[in-house]
Amino acid sequence: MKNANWSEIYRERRNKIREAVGGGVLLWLGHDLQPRNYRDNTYPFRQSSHFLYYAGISAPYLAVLSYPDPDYDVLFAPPAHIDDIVWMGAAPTRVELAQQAGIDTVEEIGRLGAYLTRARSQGLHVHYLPPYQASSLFRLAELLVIDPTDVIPGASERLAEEVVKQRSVKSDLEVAEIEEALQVTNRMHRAAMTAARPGTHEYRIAGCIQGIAFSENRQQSYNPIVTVRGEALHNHSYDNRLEDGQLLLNDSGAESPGHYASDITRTFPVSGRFSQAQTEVYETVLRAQSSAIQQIKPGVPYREVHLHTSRVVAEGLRAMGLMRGDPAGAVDAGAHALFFPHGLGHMLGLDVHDMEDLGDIVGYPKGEKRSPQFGLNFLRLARPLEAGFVLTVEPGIYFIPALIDRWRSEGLHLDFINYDRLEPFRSFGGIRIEDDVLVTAGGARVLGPGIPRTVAEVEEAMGNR
Ligand SMILES: [Mn+2]
Repeated sequence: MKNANWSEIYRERRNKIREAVGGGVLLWLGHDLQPRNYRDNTYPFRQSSHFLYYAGISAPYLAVLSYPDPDYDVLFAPPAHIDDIVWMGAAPTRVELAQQAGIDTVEEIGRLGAYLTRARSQGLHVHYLPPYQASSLFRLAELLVIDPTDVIPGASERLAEEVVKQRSVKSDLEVAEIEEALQVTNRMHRAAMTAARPGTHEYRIAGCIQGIAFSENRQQSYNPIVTVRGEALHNHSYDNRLEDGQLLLNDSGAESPGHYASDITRTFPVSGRFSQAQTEVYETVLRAQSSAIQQIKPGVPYREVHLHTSRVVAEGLRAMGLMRGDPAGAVDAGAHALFFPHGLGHMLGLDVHDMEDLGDIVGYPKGEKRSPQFGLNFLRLARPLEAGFVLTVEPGIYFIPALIDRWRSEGLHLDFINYDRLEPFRSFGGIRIEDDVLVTAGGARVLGPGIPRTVAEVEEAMGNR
């Protein structure tokens, strides 16, 4: 993490939110280690992003209580046991951890329940966020002495709303973390481009990407999508052999030292050279992405940017003869979603889908619901943009044979779709181009070092072969 007084930053963040919530105690519950196949064989530890934001400590079995008075926080941590030192080595002491977080008071984690009982007996409401890990849910039930089924209904909407307000707007230091992650991500994507060739397998490319993250002491920010079947939107298998003429879609990112995410997608030809048809579709996606980025500025609802981008996609497909009629009418009807069935993007921060655990309060204004229309129902971010938001811009065009067949058999959108012309595209796959963008006072800035994006840049990065 960049040189900055982080412990002071965490202290300020906690003071800000306790004031915004305006009463009660705030319970920040850290993550536990999660067992993989038996208790001691665990998944790599990943701290709760909320805990990272408000306390910054990446270690299991921690909690923080924030009382109503400024600066009054207590860190709860496990005692150092000699067995842990024998098996795991010495870890920072509780006092050292508290110093990192800018917290003056430490307690044993076993005392947390008693603190909560006392707070409630003093009439203080306990605000906590809805858990998404079973272990957190059961811990909360135990700590609050309530039934597990009452834990999620009892979570604090007020706290969730204030967390979203605070975490949505990124400081310069946070943006610098995301750009740091993008440096590694750039190397991951360039390596995938040079490693791809006919005859190799998706898992080799996936391993190469993971190796780069690992060799820089980084986690990947999510399980990467590395596939020649890019039309399956979240395809997490890596079994396919790469064939000449195919496109490889690589959606992968890394975490910064402070656990901020990057989220980048590039699609490139296995052979190193785009075919004519691939170039046409690629240029349409690229035009859609560039024109989306141009629309971004404070005050513009991201739904509008999504719909604008969808019209650019529909226009491009009409120029290729795959769609027909008025692009705006096609988008109103939802016909373009045959090719672009997902949302334009989402918030990015400590989580790759930032704060998605808190639900649609992140991406939608209060009282506004997701559209039920196919495609638009997957739009995660629709609200008016503000300076300091970091979001992804990730349009795509996919040829999904099962969806084409379904729509055709139902006679859907015959005015807008040239089904006969889609036959040669059944094995095309899909193209997505995704970048991470900061909303600035005057518009938008694409973050990161410039990962090959145009046809010429991608072919150059793939080298002569
Ligand atoms: Mn994304």
